[in-house]
Amino acid sequence: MRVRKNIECLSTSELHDLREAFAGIYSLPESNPKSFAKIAGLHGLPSPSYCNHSGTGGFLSWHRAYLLELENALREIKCDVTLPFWDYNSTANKGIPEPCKSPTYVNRSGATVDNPLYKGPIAPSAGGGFTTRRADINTVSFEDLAISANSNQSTPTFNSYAGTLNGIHGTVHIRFSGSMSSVSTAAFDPIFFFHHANVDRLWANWQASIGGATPSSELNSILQPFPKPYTNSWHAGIDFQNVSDWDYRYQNWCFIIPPFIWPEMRLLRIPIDPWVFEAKRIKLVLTSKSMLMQSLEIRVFVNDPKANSETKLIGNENFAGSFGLFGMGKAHGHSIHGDSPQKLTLDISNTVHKLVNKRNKEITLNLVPITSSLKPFDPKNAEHMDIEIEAI
Ligand SMILES: [Cu+2]
Repeated sequence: MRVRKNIECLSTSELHDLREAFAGIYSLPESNPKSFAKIAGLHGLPSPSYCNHSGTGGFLSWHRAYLLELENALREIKCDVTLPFWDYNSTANKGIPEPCKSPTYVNRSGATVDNPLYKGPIAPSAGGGFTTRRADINTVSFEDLAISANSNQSTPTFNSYAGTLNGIHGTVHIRFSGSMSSVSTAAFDPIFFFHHANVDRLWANWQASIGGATPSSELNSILQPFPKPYTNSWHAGIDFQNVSDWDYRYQNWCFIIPPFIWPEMRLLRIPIDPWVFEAKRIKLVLTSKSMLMQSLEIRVFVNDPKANSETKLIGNENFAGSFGLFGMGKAHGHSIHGDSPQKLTLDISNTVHKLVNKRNKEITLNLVPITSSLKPFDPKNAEHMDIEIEAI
């Protein structure tokens, strides 16, 4: 299952992949159906313009199909890439997402190169050149639109919900001035796709929580130019109602602990976010880039900063569970498992929902490492780990 994350939550390596994938499709010729020029060109210029911004049905479904088209092209360059979303309020008063702000960035090999997320090449058939944004875009606030979008999430009926979301989405476009503010050129700015992934995420969340009946005008809307496989007909809105049918989901909220400070950050203090209460499931995801030398169990205690290796587990309502990392021992470097990343997930929802209420300002997570032998925990082990919290 593809997981689309908040662009501000991507790890350094995921962000490199994303930039490299965009640069990869930028460099393909317009004659290639997987090129950025071709796909971005489907939205507006060159004619015909296929996008659906209709208030009467098809806007949300058409753009869902469109995002998959671009995401699939990115994945031909970098197979693990997923489209991230731009949650307008994730960066209070900081305007557009950080990775999109600067004309250059430092690539994996340390060279300063053009930032593919800063501007996109406009297809030759659409006039060529590069996209532009208003000069002060990095400080323009979108906070008010995030607030409107969030309150729209409780609208009970589809037409009213989709109409309001469409309007908020349009204001985001217009606030950029430049290329993003016109249908004909908007999709050539890479931020278009992060913006629309957020629209799609909001819709997916609405479908999962409110799920008002979808009218036939949306279900029957024709999604040209996206063909149904092995047929002569186009997809319709009905084909794109469930994100799970297309094998992706959104990670609404995240909190990443940079790996190098993990040993000192064993006690995590996480500010309470509305998602903590709204999320159905809250999970800790631990990624270890390669297998550890030392086998390690990590016990997770919620709101019990004093818990240690002696703390009892059975009947302890603060104990959320544990991760077991199976170490390589002396086989390290001599086995195909040695370089394989491990990804472990621990569902802490029940413990968090039981212990945390709206009066709390933060959650503490106490991660207690226990080694399988009696040897003390070697913090070097944690240098290869990332821990992330996701709420769905
Ligand atoms: Cu749009």
